[in-house]
Amino acid sequence: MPICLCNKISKGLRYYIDESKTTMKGESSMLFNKPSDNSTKKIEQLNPYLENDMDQKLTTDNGVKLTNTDDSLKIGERGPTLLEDFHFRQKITHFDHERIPERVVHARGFGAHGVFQLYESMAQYTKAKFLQNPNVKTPVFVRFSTVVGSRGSADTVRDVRGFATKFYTEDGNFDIVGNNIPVFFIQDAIKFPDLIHAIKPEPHNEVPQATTAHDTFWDFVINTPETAHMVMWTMSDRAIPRSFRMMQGFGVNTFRFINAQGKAHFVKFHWKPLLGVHSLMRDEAQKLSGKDPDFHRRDMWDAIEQGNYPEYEFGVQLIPEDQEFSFDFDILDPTKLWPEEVVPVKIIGKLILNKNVDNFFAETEQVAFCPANIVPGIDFSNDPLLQGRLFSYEDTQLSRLGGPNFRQIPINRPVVPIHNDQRDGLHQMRIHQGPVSYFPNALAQNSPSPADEAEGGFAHYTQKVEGQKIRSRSQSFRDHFSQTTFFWNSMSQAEKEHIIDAFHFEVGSVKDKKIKQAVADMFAHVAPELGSQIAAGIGVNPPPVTAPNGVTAYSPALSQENTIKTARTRKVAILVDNGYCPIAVQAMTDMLKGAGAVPEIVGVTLAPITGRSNAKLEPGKSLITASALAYDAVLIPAGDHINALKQNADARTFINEALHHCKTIGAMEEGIDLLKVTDAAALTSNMSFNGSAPWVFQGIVAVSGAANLKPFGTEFVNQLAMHRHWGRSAQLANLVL
Ligand code: HDD
Repeated sequence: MPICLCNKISKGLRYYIDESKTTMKGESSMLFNKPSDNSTKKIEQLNPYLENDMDQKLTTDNGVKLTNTDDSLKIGERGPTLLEDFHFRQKITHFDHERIPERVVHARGFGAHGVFQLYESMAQYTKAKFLQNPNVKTPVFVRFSTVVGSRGSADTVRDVRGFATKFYTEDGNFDIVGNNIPVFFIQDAIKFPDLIHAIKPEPHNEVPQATTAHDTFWDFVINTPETAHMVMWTMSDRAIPRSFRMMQGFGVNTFRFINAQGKAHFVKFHWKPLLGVHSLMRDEAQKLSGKDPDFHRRDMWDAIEQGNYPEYEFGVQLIPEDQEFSFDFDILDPTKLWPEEVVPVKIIGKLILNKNVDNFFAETEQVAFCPANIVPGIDFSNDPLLQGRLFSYEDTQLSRLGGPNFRQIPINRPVVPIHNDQRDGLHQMRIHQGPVSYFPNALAQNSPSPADEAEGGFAHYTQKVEGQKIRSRSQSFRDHFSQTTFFWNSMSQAEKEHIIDAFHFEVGSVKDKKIKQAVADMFAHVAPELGSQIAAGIGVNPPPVTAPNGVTAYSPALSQENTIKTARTRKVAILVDNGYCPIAVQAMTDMLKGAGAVPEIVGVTLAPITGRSNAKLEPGKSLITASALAYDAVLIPAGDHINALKQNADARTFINEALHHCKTIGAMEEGIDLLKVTDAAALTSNMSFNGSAPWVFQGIVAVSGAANLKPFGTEFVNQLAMHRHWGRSAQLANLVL
């Protein structure tokens, strides 16, 4: 049952959280007894700020009712406009100032509310309150983002994705400001402006937008070998996720957990999506940028509206403090990951995103994350990238959100009380009472007073530090290639091909030949075959022959090949025209929905469609408004509609597009004839399609007899769950079409 979070019920506002959707999947609610009500605390706090203008009279910001908002005040109907028109001036002035500076990085993002709940107490490792009790539900706000592009850029560009989470805990706000890649380009924050200047559009002409495919980025890379590891991740499929719902999150930097006894562990944070980690193809991602620049936003918004709440498990990697130097990499180096096979990820809880925002600007644009937002039980490490980040985020909000009171913006407010002597400043929303705003004081009996640790006061972890004041890099940060090779070794054949393809596109777009040559030479140090294959595609000389660097280790956990595979929430286009078979369409729709997939009828136009036996269907999309790019699979149901579809170039293109992007395609009975007039014909030329069992090849499923509908449906769902059939692209490349 939905729970009403506000006494006031107004039309058009969403005051409800469907609690049934926030319980842990597969877990009986008995396990956690009755969850405490914390999960709704943030939404309750936001509710009084919601505005609803329905059925209200138009007013100025001063509350004066207006009779007209269409005509400015003039002398005579054709005369000049008067300065005294306060309504005109207020309306235009407000409009003139509607925009704020976009984030200097991660400008394009998309946020949602959710709930975090622990599986088991972490009291052994940390005293953070929200990590003690599995009965407590902590409200969260998550913002996903791309890094390089501006606010209006496309979602599916090749880029790192931000995964920033704000936990509104009983100890105050805790932020994990992470990415979907576990390592970073640079080791010291002082290089961040250089990295970002190189990656962003070039300053003389502001070209190109939202891409690393240009000279300045690769110039930076070849002159900064510490970038090698993250460049490999960025050239991999990780940088073109299928969905925000299907990517991992990593805190990247090393933090500390401190327990009630003062014992510390180094910790890295992980988010693991329950739908698995899945990606687009390069060609598909690039085309989607034009067809649907909002692809990831739309996907997330729709999933939440449909009740397909995205879920991520929370994991921690823990290293006892006395084992800081037990590894063949420095655990403070942010260009290194901690291999899961060496330091296992302990799964300790789950995040469910269950509510879209009410207003993008107020919530998603104004939310301010900062890695320095920590709570008692969590502390920093000396990671030099993290140390610099602790300053930068706070600082950037001052110009982005216009002054030091940005934490008073509703989305940024903690759900616990705030008491201090900070006063005034731009946009002060609080009315502090009394004459005292200093400490110590006698006039207010030292209020507000510091809390000791037993009362929940934050005490910085006591750490002994000694050394020379020095501007230099630790020797232990100097190995840039071992883990880069380790990542390359961990990739499947298809993933390796995609990485090479990405290099060919990205570095192939560079104009300066010396830079291109240097990239091929640099990545030959990762693996000789990588360097030579890059060189072959970008028109430079093969790199000098070098011996492999001897790293043979690999990690199955790094390959997306080994991820969770499920048909849940996968989008399937059912291609239908007049004469379709309603039994086939109905049965497949039911089976797909039963598997948690999201089928959609795509007609030739949006006109109602008539099937056999006068059955009727209302298409959700047409061949003009839809594209195979937006679906994970295409189904061609049986019926007399196939003759018309065969003649339709858009229908054939739809199938070819899905085919070349390695998506699952299903053809039932007459539907096979449509397959035969697409590029699938070359792939399936020696197949007879006869026999009773469904026929499957490289993600193409076909069936010839109506009696075999059920096994066909089961096989189609199985293939859909595979996500993509990468082997098909090699097959298609070798065929004469
Ligand atoms: Fe950063 C935003 C993630 C290094 C400076 N960063 C920002 C966001 C994410 C990250 C997800 C968007 C937050 C949101 O949605 O509002 N950044 C990272 C990660 C890093 C990293 C995982 C490496 C481990 N960042 C980094 C460094 C610096 C910054 C080294 C500066 C020294 N980042 C910023 C920033 C931003 C930001 C300029 C822009 C907007 C904002 O902070 O609020 O301060």
